[in-house]
Amino acid sequence: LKVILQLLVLIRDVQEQLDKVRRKPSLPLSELVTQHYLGMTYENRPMYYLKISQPSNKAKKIIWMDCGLHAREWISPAFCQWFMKEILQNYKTDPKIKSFLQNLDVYILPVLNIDGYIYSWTTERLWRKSRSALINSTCFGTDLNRNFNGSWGSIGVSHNCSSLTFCGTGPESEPETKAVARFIEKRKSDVLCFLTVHSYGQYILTPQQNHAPCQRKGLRLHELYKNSGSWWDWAHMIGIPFFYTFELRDKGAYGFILPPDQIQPTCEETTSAVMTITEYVNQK
Ligand code: ING
Ligand code: ZN
Repeated sequence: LKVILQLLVLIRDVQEQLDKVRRKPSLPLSELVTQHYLGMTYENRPMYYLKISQPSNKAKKIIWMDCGLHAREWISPAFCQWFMKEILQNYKTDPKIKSFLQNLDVYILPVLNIDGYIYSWTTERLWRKSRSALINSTCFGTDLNRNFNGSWGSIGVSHNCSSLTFCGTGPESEPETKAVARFIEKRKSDVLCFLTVHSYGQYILTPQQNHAPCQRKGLRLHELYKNSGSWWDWAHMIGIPFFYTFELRDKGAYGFILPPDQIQPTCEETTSAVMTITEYVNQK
């Protein structure tokens, strides 16, 4: 037993050293954006988030936004990129962007489930989950949005690995979930607003049901269907004040296979919704 434990410690140390070699240090990409390491995926791809921050001495709150938690929802990572571009193109001239960047930093994770996303490009277009292998089994992948540590494994999930909503072998059993949860947990008192971007359905999920600014914009708010262990449940549980799940286009005509001519209009309308939410939470 002692030898086995020593071996496990050794394996862990080697893994940590490898991680250190593979990750890039924080990298400035422009005067506004820096890239930071978050963790490794199951297939050992480094995860980085982008921090949009205007230099100032003031303590700022954080808006967190992640895309690509589910592999096949391709419009989601496209939106994170678009949103980034909008801010970079306009922050010097747009008074709205200027004003929120005085109080807020925006953290963007363009693809949360990198392994699954790549798999959906190379092998199976409608893949949803991560790509972790289950020991003594032939199936792959955990639904990362059922794997967080908020009433994990209780409702609206499956314990069968071949299911689309397989919740994993335990809370945060997946390296991707663990990496993002640890990161947010450390900063939870600074995270003001939490946005997680999916498709499809064209609505916004929020527990704040009669959310005036969204309704003014004509955004449809939806009651959440019952489930557990979602990213969003967990953010609620640890006390983040505002959180929204976006379900981007469409309403089902094409579903996940959204035609390319809808990419730009989807990104434009979602940018407008995110800007409205940002303005709203910034006033609070
Ligand atoms: N929808 C989300 C899903 O994971 C969701 C909806 C949001 C569920 C928040 C639970 C909590 O099923 C998609 N399209 O993935
Ligand atoms: Zn999704």
